[in-house]
Amino acid sequence: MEYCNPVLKGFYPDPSVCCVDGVYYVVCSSFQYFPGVPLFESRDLVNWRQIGHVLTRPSQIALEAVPSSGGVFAATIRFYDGRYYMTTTNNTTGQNFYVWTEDIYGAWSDPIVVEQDGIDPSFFFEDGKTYFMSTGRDDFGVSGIIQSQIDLGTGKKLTPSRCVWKGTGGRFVEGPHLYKIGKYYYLLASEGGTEYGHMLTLCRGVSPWGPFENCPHNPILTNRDKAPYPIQGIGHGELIQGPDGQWYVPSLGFRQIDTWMPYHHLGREVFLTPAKLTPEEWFVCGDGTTGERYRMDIPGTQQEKRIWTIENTDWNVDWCFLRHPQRENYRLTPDRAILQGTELTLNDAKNPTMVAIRQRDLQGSVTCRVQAEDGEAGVTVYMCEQSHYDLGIRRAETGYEAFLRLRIGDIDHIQATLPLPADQAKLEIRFTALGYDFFVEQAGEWRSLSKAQSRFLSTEVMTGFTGVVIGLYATGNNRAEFTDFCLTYCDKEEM
Ligand code: 6LW
Repeated sequence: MEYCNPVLKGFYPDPSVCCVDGVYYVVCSSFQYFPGVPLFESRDLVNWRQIGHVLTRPSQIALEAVPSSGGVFAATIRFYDGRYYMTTTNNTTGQNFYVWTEDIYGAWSDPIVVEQDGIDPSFFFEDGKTYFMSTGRDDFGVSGIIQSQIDLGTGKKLTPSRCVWKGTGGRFVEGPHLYKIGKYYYLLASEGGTEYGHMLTLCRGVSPWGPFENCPHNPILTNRDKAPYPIQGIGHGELIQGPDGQWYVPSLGFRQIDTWMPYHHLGREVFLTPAKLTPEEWFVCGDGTTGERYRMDIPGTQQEKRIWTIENTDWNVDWCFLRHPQRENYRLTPDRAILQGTELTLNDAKNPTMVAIRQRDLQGSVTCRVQAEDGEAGVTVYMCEQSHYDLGIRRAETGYEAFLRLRIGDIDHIQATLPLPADQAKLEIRFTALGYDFFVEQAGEWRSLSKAQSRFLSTEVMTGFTGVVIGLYATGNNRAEFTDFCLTYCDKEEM
């Protein structure tokens, strides 16, 4: 099979993978969104199906005062002794914790806190011992990849946290994972920051505490300084064997919007790169970079294409909310969403009424019918409270109107309006990598309101760690109804 990268499209950063009885599971960061930590399964590392989230109860994760790109940072998933463990950081409270479950399709435990500094916590289990690794400052004031041994039942440290590796000299050594493969303990981490300088670096030792020697050909994987590669920022990954017996590195990366446009707005996505163990027992990854296409030796599998409608998605699995949603404001049924707006708007870093789904690809369209007698309601292309494009309807001085709002940093501008004959309209947003085109249906025809560039929603302009989601929203004291939602993607060639 030839597979195409990304294997998991849209804002799913910091992938961590484990394999149990031939099934792979991946978890990703979720920041200010709820439920937290999306969870997917796969039998081939290429086709991923979301099965839920790990943090499904507000009591598991404090998100109330979390700014955009705060909250849930990189997670790690591991299976040990009949239990799945997920460990992560709430970067706003500064707390590292883990939860566990025996049923991957069921609920996870309450959080167990580990008093270790830093972010990106990861587990390594061996001989009844639990090692807890993160990137931060150890108990002696030394910064780098730090580790302690903990009691798995209580999370209490059994040893001080100690720095075990400082990386190879790149900035932000992070995302560490420890593996025992053959006679060595391999420590895989990232350096260079999660932007264009990102890279994966490796070291190995004969004990989980090191000392670790650096791989002679570090970084083992990076797309930095590669041009004209559309895929950039490759880093933060895992080493895992595929069902074909070959080693792979699932990692994050992002897609630039164009060759000479160093912007990305879909967030960091999941890419898969084949790897090999050399006779010297180091790992090499492909040709040291991540490309768009690779082969995997599993006959009969191919990557599926999907249309996302209310009817064929699951509100609890595919959709998400900002922080802790006010549940009473959402009636989510098998064919429509009924939302109750509040005084909060999409410019508030709180929990305005919005239910959203990731934008997973660069080209496509989204349509939706919206009805609202008061307030405003519509579809938003949302990066964060400072950066979103809202196509909506609202009551005008006489009658109703459709409008397009562009919120870009300190600018909050109504770009276009169009009178409506009633309190409802069918809306459409067509998008390419470079921008969005906003339409309203009038007398059976699509009328364009205006266009807006994607780069102003990008990480390079707005900063942060998230990607664009497409949200159904309501603000003001109103009840809004959304039907006929349809989100489709197409390849560049199909446009
Ligand atoms: C994450 C860090 C990173 O904790 O970005 O790319 C941070 N790597 O490891 C937030 O996703």
